Amino acid sequence: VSCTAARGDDARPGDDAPAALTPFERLLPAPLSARAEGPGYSFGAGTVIRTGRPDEEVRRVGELLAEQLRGPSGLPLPVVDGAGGDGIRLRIDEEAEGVGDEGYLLDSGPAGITLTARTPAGLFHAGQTLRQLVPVSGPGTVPGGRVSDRPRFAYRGAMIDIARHFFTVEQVKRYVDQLAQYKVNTLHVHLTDDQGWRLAIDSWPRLAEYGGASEVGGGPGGHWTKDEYRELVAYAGERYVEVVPEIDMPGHTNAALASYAELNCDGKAPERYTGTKVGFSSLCVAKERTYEFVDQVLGELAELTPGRYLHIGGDEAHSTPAADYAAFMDRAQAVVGRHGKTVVGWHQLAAARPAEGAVLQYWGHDRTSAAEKAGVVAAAKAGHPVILSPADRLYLDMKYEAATKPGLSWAGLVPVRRSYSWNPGSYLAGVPESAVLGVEAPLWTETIATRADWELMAFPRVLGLAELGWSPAAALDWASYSLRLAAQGPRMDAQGIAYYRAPDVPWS
Ligand code: TNX
Repeated sequence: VSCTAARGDDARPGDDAPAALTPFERLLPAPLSARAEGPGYSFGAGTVIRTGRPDEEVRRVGELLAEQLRGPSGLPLPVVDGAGGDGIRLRIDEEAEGVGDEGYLLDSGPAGITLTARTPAGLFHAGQTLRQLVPVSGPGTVPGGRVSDRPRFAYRGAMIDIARHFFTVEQVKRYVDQLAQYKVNTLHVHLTDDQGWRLAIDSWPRLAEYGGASEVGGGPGGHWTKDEYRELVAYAGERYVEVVPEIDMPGHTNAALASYAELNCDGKAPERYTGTKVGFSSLCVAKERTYEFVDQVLGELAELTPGRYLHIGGDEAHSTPAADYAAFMDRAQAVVGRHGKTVVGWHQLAAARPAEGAVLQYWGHDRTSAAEKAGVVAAAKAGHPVILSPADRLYLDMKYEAATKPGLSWAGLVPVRRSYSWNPGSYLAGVPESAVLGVEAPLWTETIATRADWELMAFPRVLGLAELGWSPAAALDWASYSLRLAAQGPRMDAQGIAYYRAPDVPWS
């Protein structure tokens, strides 16, 4: 695989080198508006972070920003209450206009940089913008001007599959940090599948103890304790990332079926599975015990989940007859509702009876049949919000090119340019932008067993996901994006992210 800095075929000869972009022009995701004006602020040893009137949450945002800025710069960056004086000022203004719940204003001039938002989440995102405006390695000038910014979509997600190959909470936290800096606000965790059950459930302990103790290829697997899971949720929450846990049902359940014979229609537990086929397992739709299982598992999960959503899968239930599938999903969705959460399901749920308010996650691709798309369009028209995860664009487990070592290619090859170059607002004909809750990039791990391969597949494509989710439609443009992406190279290097130096990006 070539690692040269070759300019992508699609870059125009007259394109500026990344270094020629001003810091405001380099921002990724592109903000709603950014205007350079007047002299800048000299960020350095004397910089103080001021968090306005005392507020615990704003204080925490300030401390986290200080920590993030200290890393590369080695500056002291004390955090103090109060607004007066030079420095970086964090300001909550409930009346701030045009910023919504997650947006912000960033004003930079000689006396300092003021971040203004209605919410601490907005201040957090403003801080991530500021990180990109200070030089990679520390002290220097932040240019003068104003950024006025807010997201296009409410849901900007990434998914990690810890079922096919097990990954630790530590590694997932690292991903949260990497994502949150680009304003991704949702982490979907695929906790269970045929090859492993990865979360301890008190009322069904063998799920994790036995069902979690293997993985694709026959490795030892593993699982998270409830405390580890809580730790991840809290860590993500401090970075304004909501965790959406998924228990995939009624298919993709071999690990559960292997752990408890009583869940099987014939009362016999199958072997654990370490291969990569899909569609062969199903919970026993006719047994009442199945619904006690669903209720207890989702009940314990809901209790661990401060977020709004429980994802119940529903994909590729090829071993469940259609009528059984619909009957099962009716009951599973009702359980989610009883535990006070909103259902998310893969878009196959559209072919059954999505519950009121249920969110559908579309993972089709260019060759998905018109009939299948029509079902999703009809559900969207009936009021179901849609999350777009087109497999031939946002599946991070698809190979970039034939020579990419890890990854699959059933949805085709997905170079960086293809991954980025589409418009979520008009992607599914008949689904208006208002029905699109947002976008998500899943990383399935049948072929991914190490942090290096994870990062190689996710980076840099997941930055495109971040921009598709956040930036205004008018800003989406490969020529501009590819330069901005190239400019992130040194930042990713500084963070030790093992990204792929894709040949379609003009890396310096
Ligand atoms: C399809 S996407 C699946 C997963 C696989 C993935 C591999 C979806 C809802 N189901 O079970 O891991 O393809 O790319």
